[in-house]
Amino acid sequence: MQGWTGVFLKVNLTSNKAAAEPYNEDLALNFLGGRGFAIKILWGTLKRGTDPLSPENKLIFATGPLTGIGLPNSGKLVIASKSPLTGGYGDGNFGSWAAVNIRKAGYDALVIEGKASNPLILHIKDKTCEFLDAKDLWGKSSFEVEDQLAKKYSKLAGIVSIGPAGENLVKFATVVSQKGRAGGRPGMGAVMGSKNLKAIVIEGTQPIPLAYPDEMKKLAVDGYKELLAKPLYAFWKRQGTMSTVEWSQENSVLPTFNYQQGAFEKAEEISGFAMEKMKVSNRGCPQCNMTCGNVVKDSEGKDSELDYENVVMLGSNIGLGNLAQVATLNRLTDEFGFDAISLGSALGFAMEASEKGLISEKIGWGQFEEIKKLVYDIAYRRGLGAVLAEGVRSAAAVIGRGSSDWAMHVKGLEVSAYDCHTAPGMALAYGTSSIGAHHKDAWVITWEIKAGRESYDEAKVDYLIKTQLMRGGAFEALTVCRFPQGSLGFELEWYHKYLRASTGQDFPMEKLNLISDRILTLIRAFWVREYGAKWSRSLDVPPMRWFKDPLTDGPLKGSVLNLEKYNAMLDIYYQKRGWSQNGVPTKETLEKLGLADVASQLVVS
Ligand code: PTT
Ligand code: SF4
Repeated sequence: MQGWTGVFLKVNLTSNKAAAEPYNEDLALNFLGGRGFAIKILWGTLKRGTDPLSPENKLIFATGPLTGIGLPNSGKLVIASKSPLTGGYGDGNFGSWAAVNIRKAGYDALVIEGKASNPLILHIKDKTCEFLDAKDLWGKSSFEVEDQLAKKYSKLAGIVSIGPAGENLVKFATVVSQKGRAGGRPGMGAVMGSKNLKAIVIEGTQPIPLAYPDEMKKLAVDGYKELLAKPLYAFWKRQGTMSTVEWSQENSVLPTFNYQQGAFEKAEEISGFAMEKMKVSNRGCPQCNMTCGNVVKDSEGKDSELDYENVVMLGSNIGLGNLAQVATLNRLTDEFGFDAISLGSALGFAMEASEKGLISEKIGWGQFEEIKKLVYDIAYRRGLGAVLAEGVRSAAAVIGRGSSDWAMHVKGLEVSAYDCHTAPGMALAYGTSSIGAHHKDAWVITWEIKAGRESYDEAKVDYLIKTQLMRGGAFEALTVCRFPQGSLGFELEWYHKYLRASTGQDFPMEKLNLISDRILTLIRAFWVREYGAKWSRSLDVPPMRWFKDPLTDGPLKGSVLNLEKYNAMLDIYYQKRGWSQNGVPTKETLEKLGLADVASQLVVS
């Protein structure tokens, strides 16, 4: 096999055993890598109903055939497991030297199961694997862990860790690397915590097997040069994703006051231009020359790395218009190891509940000190914090009194930072995303606003499916960053060339789409198998707020989505995917995708 190492490292933390296991080439050709490997492993090895926080759940770090090779933006990996937040498939895509080192150590994925009896660090160096005591690190923030371990290991070692949120099994805890890269929104940090695994250090010294290494070298250099020459490059380096704040405000899709409004009166103060005035440097993932992490000094004088989602969810969504204070909340989020989107949503939910008098705690919109205290309470599961640590779906079930209408989630995962009162296509993207309400599979909102935001037509469904296959399928299987393509216009043709130089095989778009469809359909099957009798198409419908509560302010004040039209769009979506009107892949679809064995395990039709 070229392009893949052909080996997974399987680690059992209960027995302190690690074994390199070769896998069959068919798996690589049919599932490619990353999300493809992750879902195939979870589908094949997890018993239905496995408790996500039990030793039986698997925590998977998966790479693809382009990961770690010195080509543009290839220092990312997919972290996946059954999610404790949603009960379905969960994953994230994050940048870390761990991605590069997994491949250089001779593996395509780490598959971790079991539970250590005491806090542990896993140290992998090529063929060796050590299980080291982490008692001294337990309780420490992800930044402290990174600093301590960086002193001990080589400069290029990949370090991933959890903070107190992961230790305390906060359901939206992430795994953190490099003090600013965080992945696994649906609680992959809690899964790591449930295994008593505080950190992984991975070092690799082997070459990655390539079909045409000389050609790859040239193509890689050319790719970096091409990116530097892109017209949008300079502005991207200045603002990265932060320029989206302005765009969202102009188009009234900026989540504000827990998605009651699509515009924020202090948007300018948290915008990309405001950030530029505070910026001290750029940071980012390995092997990237677009480094989009904007480092600023926060209100406590410490470094904080800002992105659009984080600033909006910890800014306008909670009524906070002071960017230095937003940056402090953002840093705490990374130190504790929360997901910034879900945390911002939980805070916004609590503020609305407080305003409506549904809880006794007083947490005012934009009240920095009160918010900060609540962030600590969530990390350590104190009082209201313990309720919010379970995510907004669960918090609404506790608080009741209609709050589930404005608990902003799909299938338990909190909605990322685009309001959909006026964007039915994006609402459908959230509704049908493979991990719950995340924009990674299909960020169709910019296209939709240009194409006509008010329509619910078939063209939107077509565009959505095309985008899901490319972003949620191909990029997540390759695990390379999609920003070069999505934000700078780096042509897809590059990836075909890279794949050929890496694997020696051709992967034209048609073949990639088929693989993507296979991966996304198997993910859907996993959800249906896990939910069993509780599965229903209503799980593909976004929060009722967008249908029932008109926007309260801004130029599009009064707008709502139409539920009937949304459902008609969902029908078209299912039909085009080859799924039943209950959102379940049909037998014919499964057979067509080479997943015939899956059908027998799906009880719902
Ligand atoms: C991603 C999600 C995002 S998506 C953001 S900002 W974004 C938030 N970032 C968080 C953070 O930071 N710290 C934190 N504690 N929680 C956070 N939660 C949120 O997590 C991220 C970039 C970004 S920044 C995006 S869009 C792109 N996402 C990609 C993707 O999904 N796939 C892919 N092939 N390439 C991508 N490139 C871009 O990567 P999750 P990262 Mg993150 C600090 O992981 O779980 O997928 O959630 O990974 O290395 O920080 O890069 O405006
Ligand atoms: Fe990482 Fe940003 Fe570079 Fe993508 S553009 S690889 S997210 S630093």
